[in-house]
Amino acid sequence: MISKTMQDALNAQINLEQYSAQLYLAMSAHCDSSSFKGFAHWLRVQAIEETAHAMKLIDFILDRNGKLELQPIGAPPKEFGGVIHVFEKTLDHEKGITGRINSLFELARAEKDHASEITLQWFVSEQVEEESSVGQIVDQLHAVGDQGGGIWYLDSKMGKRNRA
Ligand code: OFO
Repeated sequence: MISKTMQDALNAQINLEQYSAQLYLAMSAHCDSSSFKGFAHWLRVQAIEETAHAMKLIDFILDRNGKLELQPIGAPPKEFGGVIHVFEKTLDHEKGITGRINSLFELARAEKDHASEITLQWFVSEQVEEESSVGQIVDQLHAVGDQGGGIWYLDSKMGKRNRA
């Protein structure tokens, strides 16, 4: 059985993962409406991944005979600015999520909750990958700028992202 403290912390993380999905869906729609179909696709795949992260934690709570407590999901912003800004915001968001995952990991350790610690290890590695891939996109966007042919080339590359 999972402790109430760990359960509450994981329920809060589920809400954050769901918020991440909302945020990336809104960003995707924003890029789509500026005809950046590739960036829109990349962000939509990311939204699907965030929902999968929430599901992973939901299954974990249920497997431990814990109680799933879903909360209202916050509304994402309505304005995002240019594509560079969208991906800078994505990187900031992922850095914040990394901090939350690290705190959860420390909590699991403090509680000697080995099962939670092992599950959270997956999320620690996932955050390394997420920050790295988004950081690369931000670097590429800075290199090409948001005018001219370079950004359309990047857009077509982003459109090739496979669904996980
Ligand atoms: Fe779930 O990793 Fe991004 O937020």
